[in-house]
Amino acid sequence: MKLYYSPLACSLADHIALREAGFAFDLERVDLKTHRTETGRDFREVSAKAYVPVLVLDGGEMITENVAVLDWIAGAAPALSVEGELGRTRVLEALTFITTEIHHAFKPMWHGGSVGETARAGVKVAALFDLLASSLKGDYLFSDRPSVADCYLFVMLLWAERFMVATPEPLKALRDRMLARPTVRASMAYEGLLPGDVAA
Ligand SMILES: N[C@@H](CCC(=O)N[C@@H](CS)C(=O)NCC(=O)O)C(=O)O
Repeated sequence: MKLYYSPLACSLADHIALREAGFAFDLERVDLKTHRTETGRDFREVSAKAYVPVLVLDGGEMITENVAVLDWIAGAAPALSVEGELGRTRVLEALTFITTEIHHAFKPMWHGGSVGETARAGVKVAALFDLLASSLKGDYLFSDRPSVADCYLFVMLLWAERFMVATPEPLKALRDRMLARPTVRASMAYEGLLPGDVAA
């Protein structure tokens, strides 16, 4: 399978989750400004949506939308989901909160919002983080092991660091635990996000 990604984009969540799952996969970098992939292909020919993540399965089926991609990974690697009757529902609940509330709130930071819009967005993201911080059920969102939702939350926490958004201590600790995981370091190194690392 192949993941189309862009460094530090939300596709980093899928990149980490695929490594956590132990799957074999290829990566193709996308320049979101020029729409060119690293092989010179026009990314709009791959997906008319022209945004990452895009996961192309071995049989050729394509999955877009981060919630759908992460849900597929969790279905194929149950260790990245939550057990029990409501397990998948809880993961989807968290993924939906992260994508529709937190990720969406970052838009002014990434898309040239005014100083005022950016400041208001920071306050909003901090309040959303507070909601999550009070509901951790262990070292991670649901237990002492990470789920696909932790992979997505981790990317939001990296963005928070980049845009100096106030982050509650429990989520800083979660971020640091994720940062210590070999899969996370390998993903970040590959995307050229660790100081001193060369993208491979
Ligand atoms: N609805 C999509 C949105 C994904 C999205 O916002 N991707 C960003 C990167 S984090 C992107 O590729 N944006 C395209 C662009 O900036 O041109 C999803 O949830 O997967």
